[in-house]
Amino acid sequence: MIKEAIYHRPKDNFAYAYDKETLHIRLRSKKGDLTKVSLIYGDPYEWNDEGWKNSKKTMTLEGTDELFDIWFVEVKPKYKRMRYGFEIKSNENFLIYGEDGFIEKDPKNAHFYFCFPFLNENDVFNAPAWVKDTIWYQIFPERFANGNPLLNPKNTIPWGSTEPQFDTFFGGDLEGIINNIGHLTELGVNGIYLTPIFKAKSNHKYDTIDYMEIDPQFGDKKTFKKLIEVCHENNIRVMLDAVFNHSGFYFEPFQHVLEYQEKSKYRDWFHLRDIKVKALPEANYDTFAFTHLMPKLNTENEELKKYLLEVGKYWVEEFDIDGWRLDVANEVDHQFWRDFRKTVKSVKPDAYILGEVWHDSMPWLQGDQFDAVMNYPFTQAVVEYIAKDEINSEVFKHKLIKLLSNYPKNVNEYNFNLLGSHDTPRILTLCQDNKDKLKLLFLLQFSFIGSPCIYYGDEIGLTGEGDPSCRKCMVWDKDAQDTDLFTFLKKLIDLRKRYSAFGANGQFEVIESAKETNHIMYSKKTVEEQIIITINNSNSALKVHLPFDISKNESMNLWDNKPQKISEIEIEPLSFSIIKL
Ligand code: ARE
Repeated sequence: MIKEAIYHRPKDNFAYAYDKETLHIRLRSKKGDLTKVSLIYGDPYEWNDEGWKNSKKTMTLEGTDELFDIWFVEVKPKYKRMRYGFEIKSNENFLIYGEDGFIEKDPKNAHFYFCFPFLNENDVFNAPAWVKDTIWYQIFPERFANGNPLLNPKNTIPWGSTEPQFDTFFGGDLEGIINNIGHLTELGVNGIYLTPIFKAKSNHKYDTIDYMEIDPQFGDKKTFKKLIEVCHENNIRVMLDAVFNHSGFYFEPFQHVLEYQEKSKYRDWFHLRDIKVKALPEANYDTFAFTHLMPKLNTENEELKKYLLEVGKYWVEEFDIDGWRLDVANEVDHQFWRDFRKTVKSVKPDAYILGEVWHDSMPWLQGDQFDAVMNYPFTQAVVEYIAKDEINSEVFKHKLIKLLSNYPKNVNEYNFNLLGSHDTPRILTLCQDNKDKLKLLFLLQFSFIGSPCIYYGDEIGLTGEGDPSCRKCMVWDKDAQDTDLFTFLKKLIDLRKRYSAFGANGQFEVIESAKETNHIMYSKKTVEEQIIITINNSNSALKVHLPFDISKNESMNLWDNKPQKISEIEIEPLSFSIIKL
């Protein structure tokens, strides 16, 4: 037995409250090392000198990644608290594992065991339920549609007339979004995420000048109110982008600092490194990356914090927005986000708080800060497997297992799964314009746990390398749109809405993967239904057997909408099958 590979730690993703009465427990061990794992558990207070009154439950193998097996069990402790340890068996050994390490038999010592002290309802991760049923659509307002040319900034050039550069303006605005709501409802979208819309200098608006004003290029508060109303009438939620890690260079308090230097009352709103503040040739204050145009805000300063929290509250309270996406969320202090959550939820308890963190994000997903993060590790894995063919389905499976076991299950159910954004190359371009590959990616994304987000234009075949090319103008001429992709996605969205197992609620389990054929078969399951999806990411036709006897069932091929009587399926190259058992 490889003891050093065995790991468990209470709280985090290894022991957490799934709901107000259920605990989930996980244990990690070296891949293939243990033959059986059981949880032994009892109440911490039912304990005496002879030991403890315990029960035992066999743990199941939740999944295997490249190096480890992850074991899982669900328990509902009668008094909402639990003392516990693990009985672990390998071919040679039998040991008990607890907080104090490994031992051969019950040490009858409370300290040896792990403890989950109490399942307090307040600590249960609790994200807004509507998010699970949401199909997000990300809009970069400058490039979606120009609804009111009167608002065009001076240097605006005709819509789509060139490849966008860092400083190009095409005049997209809020009216443009309002005018095209029909495009979103037809597709089946019910949530939009707008990159920043507050007054700023650049075309992307991540350099805020005024957090309380809509950028005049985009419209005014009246138009924004109308946008929210129109969206809500169409059952579309609206999420805005909060850029609180830094302000723009032209944010008044920063200009005040530049002018009055150490005498400025806003001095402590920023992270200044020197008495004489200067921006060039090199900024001597903290910034986002190395951009002097984005001075980092000192969110530990009480006055600034009060101001930003007011901003967070204002747009929710006055305009009824439904969520905030938090820019560069991992560089802002945790305490700020705790207070932000309290403030926002105090005015709208079911507002969605989504952090932009590209990496493992457990510290922000404990229930006290974010409801979800942008799931870039998912993006990375699917892009490597399908778009770029850099990894085979076996490695891809390992990545998915790791991704899923990195978080509590209830966290995974709300994650924000994207194939790309305004910060990454267009997904079709990553697929080298291969639409069949893009379709496989859409299928994976829409059948995964969490809520999917479409980056505007991906549904009609927009292309482009990274920023700024991934921010081309939306194409509205139907003849120039890829309507086949649109129809494909619409059908997928419809399936997701019709079958609960297909979407966020369906537990995800890999059934089969093989590097030789490069296919993956996985199951999405709820208590009521089970759907089996097979993806053939290869240039050869594939024959697979569903490991279920379906002859007696009323199984359906959901894509072709035909009964499925036999468990053998043939799948064309770069194609898929979706079977409901
Ligand atoms: C752009 C160009 C620069 C250029 C600059 C000149 O990308 O190369 O020098 O313009 O004007 C916004 C704009 C960008 C702009 C940037 C700076 O949208 O167009 O840059 O401001 O002016 C990391 C962060 C993550 C961040 C990305 C970009 O962790 O938070 O970098 N994303 C947000 C927004 C951006 C926005 C900003 C932050 C700033 O979504 O749109 O940029 O407000 C790895 C790392 C990640 C890293 C990621 C991407 O995976 O692990 O941490 O993200 O790569 O680089």
